[in-house]
Amino acid sequence: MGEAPSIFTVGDYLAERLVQIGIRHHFVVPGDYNLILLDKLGGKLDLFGRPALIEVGCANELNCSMAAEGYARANGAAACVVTYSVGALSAFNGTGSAYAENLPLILISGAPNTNDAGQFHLLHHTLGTSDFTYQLEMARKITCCAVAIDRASDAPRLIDRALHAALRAKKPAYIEIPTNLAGAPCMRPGPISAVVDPVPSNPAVLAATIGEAAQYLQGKQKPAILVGPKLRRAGPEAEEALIKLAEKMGCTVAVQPAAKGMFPEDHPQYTGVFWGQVSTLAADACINWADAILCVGTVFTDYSTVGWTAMPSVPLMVAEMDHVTFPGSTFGRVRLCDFLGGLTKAVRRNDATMIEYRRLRPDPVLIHVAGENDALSRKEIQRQVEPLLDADTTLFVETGDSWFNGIQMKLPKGADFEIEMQWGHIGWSIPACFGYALGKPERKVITMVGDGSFQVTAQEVSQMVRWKLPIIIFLINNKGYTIEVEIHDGLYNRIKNWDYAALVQAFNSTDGNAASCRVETGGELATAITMAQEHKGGPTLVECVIHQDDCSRELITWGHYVAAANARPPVHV
Ligand code: TPU
Ligand code: MG
Repeated sequence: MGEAPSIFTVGDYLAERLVQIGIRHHFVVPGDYNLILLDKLGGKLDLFGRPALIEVGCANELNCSMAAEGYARANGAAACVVTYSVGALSAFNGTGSAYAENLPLILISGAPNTNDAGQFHLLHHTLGTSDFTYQLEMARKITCCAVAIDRASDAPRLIDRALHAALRAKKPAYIEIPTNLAGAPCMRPGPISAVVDPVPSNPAVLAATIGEAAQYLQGKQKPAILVGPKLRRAGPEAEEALIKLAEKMGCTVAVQPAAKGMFPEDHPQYTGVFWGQVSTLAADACINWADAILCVGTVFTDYSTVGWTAMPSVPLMVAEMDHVTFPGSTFGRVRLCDFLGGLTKAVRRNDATMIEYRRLRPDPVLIHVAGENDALSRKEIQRQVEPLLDADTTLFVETGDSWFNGIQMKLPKGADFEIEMQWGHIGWSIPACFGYALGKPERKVITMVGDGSFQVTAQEVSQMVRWKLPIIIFLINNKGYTIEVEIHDGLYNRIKNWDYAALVQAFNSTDGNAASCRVETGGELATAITMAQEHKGGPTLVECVIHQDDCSRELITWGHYVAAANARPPVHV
């Protein structure tokens, strides 16, 4: 890892550990409390004398945290480095997302000089009191481990503790480093295995869990599998083990909306997205017909259950990353891939739900092709974007009707899907797909985002320009917050229209190479797509103008039930 520095410092220690856990880029906004730390992180060299951690500057800390969140999706872990309070409080939002979405994002904040608290100094970027502990206290609520380093000698232990906790729980961690400690000498790190090695399954518990699962299935006629978003966080081995289990059982497999793509959609046992009344294929009918449901990484929320109208009615077995719960019992210290692998050996074939699915499977829908000069519609956008998805594509879908448009699309083998349904922060997709594209440069990234969401984080398109990333953005301009219209309408759902294509040209300035255009017909969209596919050396934004009331049937139905759940009167008055 390059030539070791002669004096090893807290900043060096952190840099070394970040590299060792597989981080290659760190997302930053500088400020005077973190500048020495940034010098240390950026100064770490690899064997060839190149930066081992590539510094990625962001336009603001909200975007920075969301870019890191997206990078964690691609890379398994991410680091976001900000300054005290003015930076960190904005970065808390992406950190909250990482918590909700189960991603090990390491939020690193600079902090005041260690001497200031004892001297009761008032400092800039603080609340104007001499309490400098509030940020740590706040971070505790949105991370699985929050540490503040008060002495350089504590740094190795505290940094390792935070990283270990984050990697193990797949949750964010917080590390606070005072400005005068980043360059202070500290010990060198020991072997990284202390931080990264997973906790193995306990053999006795594993055997008991598999026995309990066999018991759960015993006497059941119609078992089905339901996959949830936490499956991916358990690692690719778990995803592969699930396919093997499904094939051994021969039953149907449905996925929750936020787990789209976590079971291959071209697999014969795939029965669609289970999302109550807005399900795809025959997922709804299959899950409702089943008398035993093996849930893997599932999360049941008001959104995923369509306002609590689609909770499966049979007792569930729920397998998570490190534990399994049955009706009446729970087992800890069981790694998901071990459990799925063990269960595969123990179960017998029962394809009753598959036989039913063959009867229920809907015929392919007849897709209407709009005329070249017809006004652009939501359906036509979906029809034209779907064929762009191939084995190398990752599709990002933003909160709004883009969720529903994306969920409807068929993913070919190898295509990936990213959604932030648990946290649901509008604007997430722009910085997140930027971070993701840096983490997985070999993938083609396509993002579908609404106009309202785009306005929240639009600046990060300029980082795509800076890094010459060929991300394709379809911005669906329906002149407002349509998803909100469907849940509860008011004047607040109207927004100021922008000239989005011109905005992207402004980001180009004199040295950028982003392409952009505005399309209003099917023919114009087809031309824009050809242009976007050929455009290299920067992003392409295609502003797709549709009528304000043009939205999916699914959004209307889902919005109705979510609104009803929101409007339940208080139980206690
Ligand atoms: O397709 P469409 O028009 O629904 O999407 P668009 O234009 O992106 O509008 C999204 C509207 C929306 C809001 C305002 N969806 N959820 N919200 C609430 C919200 C407010 N602030 C944040 C940070 N996240 C939210 N989800
Ligand atoms: Mg909109």
